[in-house]
Amino acid sequence: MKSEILKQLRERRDYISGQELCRHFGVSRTAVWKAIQRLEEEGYEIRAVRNKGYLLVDTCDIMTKTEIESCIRGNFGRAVEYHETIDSTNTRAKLLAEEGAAWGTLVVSDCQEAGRGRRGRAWVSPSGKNVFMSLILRPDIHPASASMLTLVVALAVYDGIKKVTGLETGIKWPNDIVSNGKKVCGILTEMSAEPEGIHYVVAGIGINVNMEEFPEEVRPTATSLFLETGKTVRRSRLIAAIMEAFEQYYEEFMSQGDLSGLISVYNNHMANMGKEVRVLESAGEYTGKALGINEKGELLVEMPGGEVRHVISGEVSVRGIYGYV
Ligand code: BT5
Repeated sequence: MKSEILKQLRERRDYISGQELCRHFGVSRTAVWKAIQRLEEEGYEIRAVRNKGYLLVDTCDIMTKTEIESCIRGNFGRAVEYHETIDSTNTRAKLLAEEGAAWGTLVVSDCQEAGRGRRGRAWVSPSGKNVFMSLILRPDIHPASASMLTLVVALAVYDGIKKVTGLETGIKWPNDIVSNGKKVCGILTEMSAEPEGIHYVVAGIGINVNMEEFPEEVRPTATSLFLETGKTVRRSRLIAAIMEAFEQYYEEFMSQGDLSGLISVYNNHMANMGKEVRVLESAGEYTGKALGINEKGELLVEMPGGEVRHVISGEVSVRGIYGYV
């Protein structure tokens, strides 16, 4: 009920009487008062005025289960498991999914001790500043199509960042969101499947939000929303905006079974569109011009001779000729 009361207070943006809250939730005045007290303990400033009721004074960047759930509107992220610290939200989400957690369940942590990128790489995950979250999905699609979900998630992150900060980022195929040539977000999609079907997919999202300084190893290629905009971002709002955007893109993706309805929006946001890129594969590397994606989410790269290669995400990295993008 705490997050529901918070939601009401936030949506009203004015005083709301205790009596109205009691009626709305069918609980006693004491129960409402206790919930308000607990919110205050969590750091919310709530003004209580006799004959008027309660008013939520604009909050700063609080991260709790209550806060996140009170910002969520749709089906994704309705159930949040929140941690102050955890090894990796992807590892935790996979465990929850194995235990039967419903699709739409979202694991969020303020900090990760063993945040992971692709192929065993590490994801820098300090506390108090960033977003680390993993969404459980159970799509009824062929396992070979699951990697396309990374691109669907990237679109949602792009939209969420735009909505909350106004910043126009770019999507660096397949799993990065960049701003001014530096990485602001990475996506790690993992799945459990049999040849015929998917048990679950976990979509992990790491976003540098209010971080001001990076460790040396990622400094040249990493940035944050704060560094790009000069403004502190409320992480709960960002999480909710991404979940809301994801719901729409996911519906579109599932209705087609591929990315055909999302190609043009993806290509419009693609940071390396039309640029010379270096494709790094385990077998070697080559250079060509990025022409955008196709309906399967493959990157089309035009070779100097005119041949167009289809690059499949997963094991490859793509770099710019002169830098990261
Ligand atoms: C990724 O891998 O970009 C996927 C990152 C996914 C992280 C999220 S956080 C929530 C969830 N739980 C997890 O354990 N993981 C997911 P990749 O494309 O392999 O890029 C990794 C590389 O990015 C590293 O080798 C560094 O060079 C760089 N890097 C590491 N931390 C960074 C950071 N915070 N910001 C920017 N770049 C970073």
